Amino acid sequence: MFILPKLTYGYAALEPTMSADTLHTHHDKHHKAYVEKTNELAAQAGLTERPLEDVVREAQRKGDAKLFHNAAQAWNHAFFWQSMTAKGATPSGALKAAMTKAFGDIDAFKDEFVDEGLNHFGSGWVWLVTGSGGLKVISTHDADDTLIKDGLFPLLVCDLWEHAYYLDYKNDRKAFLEAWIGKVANWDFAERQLAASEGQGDGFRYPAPAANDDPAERRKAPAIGDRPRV
Ligand code: MN3
Repeated sequence: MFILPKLTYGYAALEPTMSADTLHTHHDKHHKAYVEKTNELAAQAGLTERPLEDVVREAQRKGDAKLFHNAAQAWNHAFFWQSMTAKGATPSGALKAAMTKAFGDIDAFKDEFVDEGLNHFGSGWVWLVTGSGGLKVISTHDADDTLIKDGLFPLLVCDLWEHAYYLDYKNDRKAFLEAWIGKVANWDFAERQLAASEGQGDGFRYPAPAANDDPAERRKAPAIGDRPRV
């Protein structure tokens, strides 16, 4: 059984960028529903005791669209919560250096992130990723995520589904994206992910299923985030 991970900050901590009302609806209703549906469908598929990263990839490999959509959405939301922080800062260290190399400067990166998210048609996600060519900004449709994209390692993601911003920004996705990247993006998390992509430390993993909640079993679980396959 996969659990719904708790937020690591209070529901009002990201205000005014993201309201407590939005976070309650988004986490307690949308994310919860994806986790519950994943548990139901993973049981039918005999995948309950596998790490969620495996379930996402197996579902995609088998063409099980329902399980894939729910499992990938469960994973993407957990990664999204980590991608935000109340302690707004600016990129520093190795992350800043990699961003400067890839985009010119931090502002140019932010513009590209906002443009990619704004121009993405319909529901999906906008990501900062790293791969063999360095950092880049991509977007994915619906539930698609970086777990099924060879050679890409995720650093940060923002949810582009209307439920992520409609209560606070109505149809103004641009205002949402600008506030998000400017005020609540979690650069410490992105920097840890970047280090993990280079083999230093662990990358983000979804909490192990409860039936596997044993340290010895957890150690055997494969790491997420396959290093960029270069
Ligand atoms: Mn969402």
